[in-house]
Amino acid sequence: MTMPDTALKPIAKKVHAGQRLSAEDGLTLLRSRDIWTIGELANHVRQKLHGKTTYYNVNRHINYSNICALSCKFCEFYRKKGQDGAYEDSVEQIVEHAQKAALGGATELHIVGGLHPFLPFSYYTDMLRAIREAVPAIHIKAFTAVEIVHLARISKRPRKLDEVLSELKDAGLGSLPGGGAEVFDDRVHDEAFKGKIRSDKWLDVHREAHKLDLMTNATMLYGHIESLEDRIHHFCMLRDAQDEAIENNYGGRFQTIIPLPFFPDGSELEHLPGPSGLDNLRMLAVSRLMLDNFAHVKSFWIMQTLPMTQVSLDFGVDDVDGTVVWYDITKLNGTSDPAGDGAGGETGGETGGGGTHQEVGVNELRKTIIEAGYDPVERDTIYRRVERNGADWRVVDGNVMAEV
Ligand code: V47
Repeated sequence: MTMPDTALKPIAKKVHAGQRLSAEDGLTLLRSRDIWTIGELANHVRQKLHGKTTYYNVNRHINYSNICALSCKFCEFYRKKGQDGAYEDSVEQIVEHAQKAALGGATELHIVGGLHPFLPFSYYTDMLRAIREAVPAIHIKAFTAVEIVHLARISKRPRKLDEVLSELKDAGLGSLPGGGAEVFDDRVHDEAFKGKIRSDKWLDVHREAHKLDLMTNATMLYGHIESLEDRIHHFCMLRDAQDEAIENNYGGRFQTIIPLPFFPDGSELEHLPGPSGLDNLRMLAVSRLMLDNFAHVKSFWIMQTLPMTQVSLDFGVDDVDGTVVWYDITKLNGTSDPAGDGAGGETGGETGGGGTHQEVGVNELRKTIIEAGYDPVERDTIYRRVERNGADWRVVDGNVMAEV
């Protein structure tokens, strides 16, 4: 058993009193090896907000193209046009994926891709309109802040961020995912993802989205070349941005933080070890403790693994994404085991095995949550309760669950 860390005592006092933690507190937590106390504190906050409820959703991730103008060192997903393995889906192909997802009972499409140098702005609006027409009930969560800035630049007539977002919203965009944030630090930015937008632009996009009543998420990609100070700085910037949205009464908010552990395999940073299991648990717990104005902490099981996700429910996590189905950006080795239970599944029986088919059935997801001692609750993208009968579903009431 890890020795209790006395440095955590004043932090525990603050957590129990419901006080905001400082950047210094965050660093103390990240430096501590006392994982049990950190977990207990995060669990205290989690229980206060959500009790025994653990949310999950039935979704499908669609990566429409891996062709990217950037060459980020941490990324194994991108290809150059014409390079072996490069692909771009037509709008018709994307609609086919969406229809399959709808037949499988998905409530959400999570659509992101590389910064394609040649696709016109109309490709993106056509994609949204065609999906909305074909499967109107599905929520479209699409395009990271990085893609939004790219779209503002590629149009023949350069558009402002709010114009881009408004046009996408009119075409069917329902919310923004949290990707592309990486780590909000210029040194890390210039070393690992030079050319990508910096923190100020990423936050600008989310601010504009919030002003337009769009809900958004936030991520942090950790465990590469960043320092512990950088991680805490990232949390503090997100917390400030959420304070701003709340103070100004914007219609949109950050809903959930999704800490993403770096996967070195196949990237230019392959020589790095990537984060350990303890680091992953600590980051999920510290996310819960630092982001007191975020309602949810999500484990993206594709990157955290399902067994680790199960443990993380005692370490601040209240939300699990999702049935996923296909995922190209990172690949786990042989973790998925589709339950073939009629919801969220498209193929029932195939396994991931390190490929892009990475799916978990609703039954298995629920079992994972129940076994850990929690109550599974299906939610839609904006955290409204969903009632399901196989592939049929409906939103039960309009209340958003557990606003902070
Ligand atoms: O932005 C890229 C990251 C992100 C690697 O909003 C990598 O609900 C690890 O943002 N190792 C995409 N990570 C995933 C993402 C996400 C996932 C689930 C839910 C939501 C949400 C958002 O994946 C990218 C990047 O930060 N990424 N390469 C890598 N080698």
